[in-house]
Amino acid sequence: MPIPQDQQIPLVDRLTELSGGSYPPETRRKYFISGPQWAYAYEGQALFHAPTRNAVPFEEVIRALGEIGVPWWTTHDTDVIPTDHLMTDRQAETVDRIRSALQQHGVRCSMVTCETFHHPVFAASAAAEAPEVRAYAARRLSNVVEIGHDLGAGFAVYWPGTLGYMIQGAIDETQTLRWFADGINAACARDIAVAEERGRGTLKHCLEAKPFEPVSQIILPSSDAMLAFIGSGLLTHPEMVGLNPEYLHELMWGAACRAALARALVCGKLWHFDINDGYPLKHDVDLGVGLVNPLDWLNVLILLRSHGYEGPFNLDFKPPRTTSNHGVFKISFPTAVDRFITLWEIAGEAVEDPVIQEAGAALKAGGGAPAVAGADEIVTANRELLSLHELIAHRLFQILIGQHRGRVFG
Ligand code: GCO
Ligand code: MN
Ligand code: MN
Repeated sequence: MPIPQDQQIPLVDRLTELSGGSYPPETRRKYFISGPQWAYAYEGQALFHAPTRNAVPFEEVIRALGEIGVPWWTTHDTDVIPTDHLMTDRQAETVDRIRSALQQHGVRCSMVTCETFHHPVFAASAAAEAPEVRAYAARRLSNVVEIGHDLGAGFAVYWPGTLGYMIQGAIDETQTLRWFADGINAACARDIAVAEERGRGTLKHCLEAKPFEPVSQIILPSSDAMLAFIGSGLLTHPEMVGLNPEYLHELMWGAACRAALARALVCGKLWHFDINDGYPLKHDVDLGVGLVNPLDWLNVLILLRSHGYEGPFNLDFKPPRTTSNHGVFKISFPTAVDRFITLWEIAGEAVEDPVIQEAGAALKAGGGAPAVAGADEIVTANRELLSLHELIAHRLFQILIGQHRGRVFG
């Protein structure tokens, strides 16, 4: 029996309800989860893809986040302010409207980010050869810092989308890196001045890497490259600059996201985290968190819980083109938040799990070969203990699916 159009929303709503397992908005608000304007309002367009959904203005996104219980909102400058209104009085009018929408719906702005990849002015990146492009980029970055302070944000993110090339040889990469640093330095300098004027702290400036897209070769393709850049000596205020890794961007180049996060953690630079899902060595499909790699996600969250990460989790995903505007509100956002919360809580159980704790402690205690033992003696002393690596992995699977609480199959 075909489902007539007027019965489709009731059907979707009923089946979503039947799925159960959703958290009330008050519970969702306890987590540092942010909803990006661009994710919610994404119309489904891409290189070969026409839009499949209608545009959603920020008032509607902020209202929806408030209702769902996503406590924080994030935005690019041009998601909400047309390029030609930026840095004019019309910008201030929009910022005022944003402030009242946030207040009205009990949502706060945690992060602002500068669009330096979509407009044709950034065709050769924000660190292009022409000095006027770079001067314009520095103004745009400084302006984003001001918008951040206007909206009470604590973080600014920079994803340098076109900092790279399709065709090698025309640019000198070392020069591009210096020019890119000039832009970040301008943002930090403006931040210091504005923070002082307004009696606020400075923002945390977070660099986000993606290995490719939209250009084929990116000059800073991974979080590790960003860490090297922060430590390169090119930044005037490296202490103000950290990372916003994105789960899928690390997967895209074949990394273990958990190991990439660990490297950021030991550098004290894991400040902000874009959460989503997808596949290794493929395009940036930006699926909702936990839809592809729930076990890997559990492991990521165990690492973050174990090391006291307290930064934001930014839902940087793209609702699929097959989802309608109603579906974005009813399914995409609430279920992404709920899968994150569930995985976070399961990670808490894994950290406390007696089997994992005892196995981990035994591995660290070792088999007790004397300190001066030879290689063969050490192998013999540890032989049976090392099987616990596989047992821990199995236990994590059990915890993921609830077998540790007695859930049985068959
Ligand atoms: C991507 C990027 C973006 C950035 C955003 C912040 O998937 O293409 O992650 O979504 O996070 O542009 O600057
Ligand atoms: Mn991102
Ligand atoms: Mn992405």
